[in-house]
Amino acid sequence: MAEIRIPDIGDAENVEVIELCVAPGDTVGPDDAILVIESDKASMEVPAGIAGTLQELLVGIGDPVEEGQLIARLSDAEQAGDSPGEARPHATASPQEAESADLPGPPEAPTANEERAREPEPVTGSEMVVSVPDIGDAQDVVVIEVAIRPGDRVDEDGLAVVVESDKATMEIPAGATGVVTAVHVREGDPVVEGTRLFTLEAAGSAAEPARAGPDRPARPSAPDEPSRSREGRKPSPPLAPAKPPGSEIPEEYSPGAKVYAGPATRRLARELGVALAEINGTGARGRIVKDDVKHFVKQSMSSPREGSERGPTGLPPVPTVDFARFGPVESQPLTRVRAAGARNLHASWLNVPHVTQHDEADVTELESFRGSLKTEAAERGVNLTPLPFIVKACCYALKEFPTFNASLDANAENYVLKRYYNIGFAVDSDQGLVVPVLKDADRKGIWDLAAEIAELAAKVRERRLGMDDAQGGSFSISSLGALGGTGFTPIVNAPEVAILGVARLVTKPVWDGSEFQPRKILPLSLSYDHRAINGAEAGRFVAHLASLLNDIRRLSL
Ligand code: CAO
Repeated sequence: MAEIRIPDIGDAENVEVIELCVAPGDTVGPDDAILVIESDKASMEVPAGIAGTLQELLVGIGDPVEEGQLIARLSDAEQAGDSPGEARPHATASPQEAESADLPGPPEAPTANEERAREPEPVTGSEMVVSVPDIGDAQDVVVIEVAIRPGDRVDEDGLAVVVESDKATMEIPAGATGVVTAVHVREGDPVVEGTRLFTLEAAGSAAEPARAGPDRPARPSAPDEPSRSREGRKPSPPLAPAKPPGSEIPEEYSPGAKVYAGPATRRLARELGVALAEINGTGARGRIVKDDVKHFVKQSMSSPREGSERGPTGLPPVPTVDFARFGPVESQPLTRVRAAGARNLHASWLNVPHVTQHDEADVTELESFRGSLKTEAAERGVNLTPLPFIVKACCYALKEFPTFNASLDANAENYVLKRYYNIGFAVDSDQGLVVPVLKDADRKGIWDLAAEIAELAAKVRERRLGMDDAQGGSFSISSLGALGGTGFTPIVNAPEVAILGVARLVTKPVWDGSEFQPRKILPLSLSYDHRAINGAEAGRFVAHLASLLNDIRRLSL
């Protein structure tokens, strides 16, 4: 069992635990933070120092801690370097370093580094450049916040830039009261000690620039001087002449004052694309902790934004009604098949711009031919319905119109033309709608298609359908003919681009030029993805399909 203790925290006082980063049972690596501690000026993450499984955590949020105090035990710990079983503080983990590379230092005496951060280097007259101060041996330091813009009025202690290493965050204040004339870095820029951050024109006179001079002694502060911690950022006693009326820096010029969070929380927020300024911190003194970020994300995902008329999908929400107010109700879950179908249909309806083309096929001859095969069909044990003929005709039409046997690629910039003709057909079952697929339907004869349709439909209804039976479709048919109806709008089985709906065939009087003839008319409804297919193409496709069904001898050509 390895022990993790509070590392060297120098002479920092009133240090307490402000965030727990792990829980017992968690597996940690040497660099993973166990908890975050904070003095009145600095915060720092205490890393595990070795890899292992957290067995127990001996402190809680708000507990005071001191150097050497046992805070956690690890089991299965791998011995690390020459400090087995003891926390290996990160490069910036001692408070003296944290002062320079994290939040500020003790109130009484700003450290040399802090002074350097405050001490802009003069350029001309009262213009001065503020650079990155001593950041110790911190690596991979980047700018994570630029709180100023050229033209902004700032005060000495107002937050200007925040930089962050992999473990620590450091706020760099303006360093002098004045107006920002140039900002030399952007968020994400890598920086090292001495990198120029911004230039400002100090207020007051050039003769007495508003900054601490190199020979200026560390400014002692009274015990009750306001802390510079983020939530309590207060203007320092003026070093320069009193500000003219109206030059007070409004709160919004110090966004850092609203963002009080440690490095791990900032990193998480950046990874999730969350603006910390929008989050209310629940940690000590309003500090934003990781759980606040996660909670914020969860809330944003699951609830419509306040005042928004959009639901979580970005669509106007459907009202939620307590139907029980109007009469007895019963809740019944959708079957798994129906729920899955609902998701697919919804996705298709939302993603595919649908248009439906209606037409009719005169299937009088087809029906007469089908009738003539009844005896043979019975001998073969097959119920020969119009569907296999429709499947066959579709394969012919798809070969003439390849963009109907296609999908669009992810960017909807290219067709993926399929050189196979796998026809899906909707089967109604007590579990819901299922679409098995007739593979290579173009190479199969009418008898084989009829037998396979019956077999697949039986598999669906008896819940024997295999995964492979319902995959690989290139075009679909939804035949409601047996049930009735004069036409409907099927939903494209995306990522396919077209689906044929078939309604009930009826005998209609059709004018042949001299008299009305009774003809068997089959209504066809082709829904298509208007991104892939235009209306004229759809019109030609359905007309061609109808002509094939009008005269099925053409299927043999
Ligand atoms: N017009 C008139 N009669 C039709 C017809 C049509 N368009 N299509 C089929 N029929 C007849 C058949 O000929 C059969 O009668 P006979 O036995 O006298 O010949 C009878 O209706 C029943 O046919 P069937 O439904 O058993 O067979 P099928 O090959 O036509 O269809 C299947 C098979 C599995 C597609 C069908 O049973 C089914 O489940 N359809 C529902 C599809 C669905 O729910 N679609 C909606 C999806 S939402 O887009």
